[in-house]
Amino acid sequence: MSIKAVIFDLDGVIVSTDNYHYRAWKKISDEEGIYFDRKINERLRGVSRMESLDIILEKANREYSQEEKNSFAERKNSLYRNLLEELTQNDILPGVMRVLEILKKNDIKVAIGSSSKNTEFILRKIGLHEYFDAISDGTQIKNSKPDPEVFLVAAKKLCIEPRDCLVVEDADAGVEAGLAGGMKVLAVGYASRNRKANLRMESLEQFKYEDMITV
Ligand code: B16
Ligand code: MG
Repeated sequence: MSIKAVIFDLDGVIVSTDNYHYRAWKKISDEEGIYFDRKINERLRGVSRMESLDIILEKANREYSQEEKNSFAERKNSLYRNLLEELTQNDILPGVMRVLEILKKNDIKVAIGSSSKNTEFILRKIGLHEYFDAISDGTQIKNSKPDPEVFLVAAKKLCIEPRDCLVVEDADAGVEAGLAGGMKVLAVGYASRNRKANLRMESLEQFKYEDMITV
C-alpha cells in the first residue's frame, strides 16, 4: 500500500460549481455578442480564469485588449461569486463525505488541489474549510493545469512524496496534471472516460478503499 494522501480537485469533484461557472460566462458572453455553449464550457474544466477567457474569445470577431479582458474576467467573477452565495452543505457531491470519512479513518491525508481562486470561499460555504490537511489553489500557483504545480504544492504542504499521492479529478487537464506530477489519478464524472487515469468511476459513490490500495 503506497497511497498516503489523496488530493481532491474542488469544482466537479467535491462540489458541482461547474454550472455556476457556465451561467456566469454565458451571461457575459451574451452581453458581448460572443457565441458560447455547453460544449465550449467543457473545455474550461480545471483551466484558470484567464485561460478560460482566452478559449471563449476564440469565437469573438475582434481582438480584446488586456484591459478589456481583465474587465470581462472581473465581471464574470463577480456574477459567479453572487451565484456561489446559494451554495450550502447540501451541494457537496454524492459519495464525497463517505470517502473523506473512510480516508480519515485509515490515516490517509486529504488535501485540495484546485485552480480556483475562490477555493476558500467555496469551502467555507459548504462547511469544509477546516476539514483538509492542506489546501493548494489558484491563488498560490503560477502555472495552471495541465501543469502539475497545484498538486505538487499540495504534496509538499503535506510532506508526502508525489508518488504516494492519489489525485481525484473531473477534468482532462487535471488528469494530465496529476500524471505529470508523478501521482496516481482517479478520474470521476466528466473525466471518467479518460483512459490515461489509473482508476475511473462515474461518481465517488462507487469508491472502494480496496481499489485505492491496489492502484
Ligand atoms: P476561478 P477546479 C477550476 O476549478 C474550474 O474547473 C474552472 O472551470 C475554473 O475556470 C477555474 O477553477 C478557476 O476558477 O475563476 O474561481 O478562479 O476544477 O480546478 O477546482
Ligand atoms: Mg474540476
